[in-house]
Amino acid sequence: MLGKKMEEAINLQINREIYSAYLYMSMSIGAASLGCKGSAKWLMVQFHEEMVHAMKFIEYVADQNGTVDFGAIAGPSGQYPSLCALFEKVLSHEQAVTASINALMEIAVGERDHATQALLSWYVTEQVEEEKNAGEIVRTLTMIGDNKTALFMYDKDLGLRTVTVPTDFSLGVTAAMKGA
Ligand code: OFO
Repeated sequence: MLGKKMEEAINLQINREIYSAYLYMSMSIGAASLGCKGSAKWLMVQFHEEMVHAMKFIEYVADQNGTVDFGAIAGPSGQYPSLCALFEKVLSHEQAVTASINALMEIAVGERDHATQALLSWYVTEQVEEEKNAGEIVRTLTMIGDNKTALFMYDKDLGLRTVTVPTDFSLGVTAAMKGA
């Protein structure tokens, strides 16, 4: 059974996760317009991951017999003069998501909601990975600077990221992840 406070907080996080997906899709278009096709692919993979993050929360609320509240998703804004500026935004966005996941965990602990704490542990671990990935990319792009040849090669590397997330959510997230 999900308490009202926890349910409302998770619903806000569902909105944030879908906003994240929306943001990364827009960044993918931004990276492509900079001529960085590999980064555009990396960001589209990130879009898929964010949809999984949202679906895991949605499924959890439904499993707990709660109400999923679908709020409006804000439109992402932002111009990215360089690939480095774009990935700096990815990093700061992920740091903000980490803070919101931590805030959810504090509510779950305060409410003695052990089931939600168990769910949130997955997100806490995931955020370590999210910040690590974005931070490494920012550091590499900073090192590359204006070296166009190095940027070309690194962008190719980023394009090697593959989709390891399900695209068929009709199975439910857990079953779909097994088939991914
Ligand atoms: Fe990128 O972790 Fe969800 O939002």
